[in-house]
Amino acid sequence: MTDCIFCRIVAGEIPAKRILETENVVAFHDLNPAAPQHALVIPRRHIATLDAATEDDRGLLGDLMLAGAEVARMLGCAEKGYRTVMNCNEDGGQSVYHIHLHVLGGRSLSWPPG
Ligand code: DGP
Repeated sequence: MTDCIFCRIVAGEIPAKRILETENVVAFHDLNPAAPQHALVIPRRHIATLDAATEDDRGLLGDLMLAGAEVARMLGCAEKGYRTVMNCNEDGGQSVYHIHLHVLGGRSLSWPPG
């Protein structure tokens, strides 16, 4: 059994409120939402950080972005607007080391982030 929490969500070993599943990615609601709509889109295959991604992952990274846009439409925040974020490593605020695209919407988001 893997100790990666997101691999375990992909495997169905840990419950998550799933929004979308494709051959390569899974999207689900964030456990600690930072906005009225806050979803995570993750690859089924474990990649620890964006920094660890390689040329072989180019298509998969595209899949994550397109799934993020689809999730925003499904959550009803595409027209008003939303933000996609991928945190990388400690200074980027990454806490789960299986890459994930945050999709945040449902309120006006400030910039720059803290
Ligand atoms: P980051 O800090 O960028 O690594 O974001 C990790 C996010 O993952 C954070 O917003 C909380 C969320 N999260 C952590 N554990 C779980 C979990 O078990 N289930 C769900 N749905 N979300 C989780």
